[in-house]
Amino acid sequence: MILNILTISTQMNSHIRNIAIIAHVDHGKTTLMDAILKQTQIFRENQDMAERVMDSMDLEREKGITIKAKNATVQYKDITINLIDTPGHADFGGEVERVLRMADGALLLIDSKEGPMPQTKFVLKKALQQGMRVVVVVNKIDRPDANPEFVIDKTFDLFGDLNANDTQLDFPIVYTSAMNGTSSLTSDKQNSDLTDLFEVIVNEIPAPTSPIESSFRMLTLNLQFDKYKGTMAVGKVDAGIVKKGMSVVRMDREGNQTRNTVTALLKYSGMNTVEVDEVFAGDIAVVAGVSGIEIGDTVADSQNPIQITPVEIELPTLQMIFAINDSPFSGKEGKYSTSRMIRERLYKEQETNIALKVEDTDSPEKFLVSGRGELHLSVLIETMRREGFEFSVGRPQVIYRTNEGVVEEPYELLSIEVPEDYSGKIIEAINKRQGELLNMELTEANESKLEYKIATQNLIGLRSILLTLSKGTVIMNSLFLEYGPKTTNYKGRNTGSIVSLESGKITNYALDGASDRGTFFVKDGTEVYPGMVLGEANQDFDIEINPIKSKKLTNMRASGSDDGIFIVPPKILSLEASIEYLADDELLEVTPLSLRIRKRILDTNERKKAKR
Ligand SMILES: Nc1nc2c(ncn2[C@@H]2O[C@H](COP(=O)(O)OP(=O)(O)OP(=O)(O)O)[C@@H](O)[C@H]2O)c(=O)[nH]1
Ligand SMILES: [Mg+2]
Repeated sequence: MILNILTISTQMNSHIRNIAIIAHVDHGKTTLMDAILKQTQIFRENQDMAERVMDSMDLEREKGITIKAKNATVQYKDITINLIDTPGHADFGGEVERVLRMADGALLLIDSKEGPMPQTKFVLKKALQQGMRVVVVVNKIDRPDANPEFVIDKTFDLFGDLNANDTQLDFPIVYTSAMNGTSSLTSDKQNSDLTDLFEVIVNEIPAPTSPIESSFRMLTLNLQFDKYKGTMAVGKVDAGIVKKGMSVVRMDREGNQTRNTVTALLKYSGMNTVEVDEVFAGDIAVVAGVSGIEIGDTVADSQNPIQITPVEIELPTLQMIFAINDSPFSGKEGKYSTSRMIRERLYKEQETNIALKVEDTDSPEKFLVSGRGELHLSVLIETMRREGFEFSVGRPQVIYRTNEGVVEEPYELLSIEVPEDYSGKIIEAINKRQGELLNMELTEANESKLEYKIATQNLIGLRSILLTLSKGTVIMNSLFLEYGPKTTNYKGRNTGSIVSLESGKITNYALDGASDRGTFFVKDGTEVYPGMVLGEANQDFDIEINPIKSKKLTNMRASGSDDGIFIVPPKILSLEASIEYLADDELLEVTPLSLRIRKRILDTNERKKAKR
C-alpha cells in the first residue's frame, strides 16, 4: 500500500524540474532566460521579444541588472521546467537565498573569460548547503577571449573549497552562448540551439520529491500582487495538493494561525500566470485568498496544519536614517512627504524585500533602514522618489555587533580588475583605506586582478575614487566576508564642502569667483538655500560662499551679463555618488525632481556652535 502511494507521488512529480539560475552579476542569467523562452516558443513566431525580457522593472532595465528574483515556466517535451531568474549583484543576495528554497537544482552560470567571481562563490555556497545538484554552465562561449579550460579549473577549485560532496563535485558542464541561444557539451563547437542544455537539465536535475499523499503545506517565498485577487503567496508546494476553494490556515513566523479560503489558484506559464483548479506537491503555486500573507508564512491544510521553518537569511550590514525633508524647499516637489506616509511605505517594503529591516527611532520623523549594501538601499531610495516621495537620508553607517563582549564591524571581500597601468594608483588608494591584499595576479591581457579584505566602512565612497583614478576602467566587486575587529583607522572623505550662505539663484559670476576653491555640483540658475552644499572643497574643511552675487554695474560697459567667463562644467552627482559623498553632518534631500546635499544644521552660526 505504502509502496503504491510512493509510486504515485514520484509519477506525479517526475515531469517537473525546479531550477534556479544563479551567477555573479552580468554573467548572463537573464539573457539565458530569453534564449530558453525563445526556444520553447513562449513567444509566437515573428513576435518581437525585448532583450532581457525578465528584467521587467524600470530600474532593472535602466541599470541593466536584475534586482528581484522572478519565476517563469516552460515546457520541454513532456517536462515542465520551473525557472527562477535571480539577481547577481551582491546587494541582492537576499533574493537568491530566499528563492533557492523553491528549487531542486541550479544552473550556475560562469562567464567564459572571467571565471568564478565573488558572487559565484556566495550563490554556489548557498546552493551546495541545500544539497542541490548544480549544473555548471560556461556562458558567453562566443567571446573571442573565452578561456574555458581556465574557467573549469577554477570552478573545480571553488566546489572543493566549498566542501561540495562527491556527487556535487562531479558536476555536469554545458557550454553556452545565451546571446546566440546555443549550447553544447564541448567547448570547441556550438550546436544550433539549447537542446544540449535542456537534456542535461532533464537528466541531471532531480525531479522534486515532495510527498503528494501528505496534507497540503507550502512555505511562502515570494508575493505576487493582483488588482482583483489581492496579495498572493508564491512557493513550491511542499506536500499534498492545494485546491481552489480549499480551507487553509496561514501560520506566521510566530506560529499564529488564521483561517482562510483559497479563492484562486495559479501556475506560471511562460512569464505569466494561468488559473488552475489544483497544484500538486513539487510544483510552484500562486495562492490567492490568504489575508495578511507575508514571506516566511506557511499556508497549510486547515485539517492538519504543519508549520515549515522559514528561511534564515544573512543579516544586513549597512544602515541609513530615512527622515522627513525639513529643508526650506520641503513639500515643493514631492507628493508624499509626511512621516506617516514615509513610515508606511518603508514598512510595506520590508514585507517583500526581506533582506531589508525597518525600525522606528526615538524621533517620530526618523526611521532606521538596514540593508545589504549601498545599492540595496539606493534602489529603494530611487524607487520611492519615482513614486512621488520626498524625504531625506543620512550617511550610510555600518552595523556593528557585539561578540563575546567585543565590538566588531563587517568586512568585505573586494575584487578588482584593472589594466596594469593603473594598478599602482589603485593599490595606493586601497592601502590608504587599510585594505589587506589577499591575492594579486597579472593576466595575459595585462590586467591586474587584486583581492582585498577591507572594512565595509572604508569601502563607502571608494568606487568613485577608483573609477576616477583608472579613468573609468576599473571593475570592482565586493561581497560581505565576515565580522572582525573594529577598525580604528576609518578613512572617509578627507575634503570639506562648499556651502551656500544665501538663498536665491546661482550666478556664473559667483561660480567663476570661487572656481579655485573646489569642484561644484550645481550650475548657474540653480535655486539654493543657506546651508546647501554646492560642491566639494579643495581643503579638508568646509568653506562658505555667497553663490548668488552678480557683477557690479559700475563697469564701463555697464553690463550685468557674465561675458567672457569660462565656467568649468559642474560635476553632477548621481544618487549613488551623492550618498557616497555625504559626511556625518550632512544629509541628502531626495525629491522626485532633485537631489540636494545639505548641512544637517543649515544656519552657519548654529553650525559653528555645534562644532565646538
Ligand atoms: N558575448 C556574450 N554576451 C552575453 C552573453 N550572455 C549575456 N551576455 C551579455 O552580458 C551582459 C549581461 O547579461 P545579463 O543577462 O543581464 O546578465 P545577468 O547575469 O542576468 O546580470 P544580473 O541579473 O544583473 O546579475 C549583457 O550585456 C548581455 O548581452 C553571451 O552568451 N555572449
Ligand atoms: Mg539578470
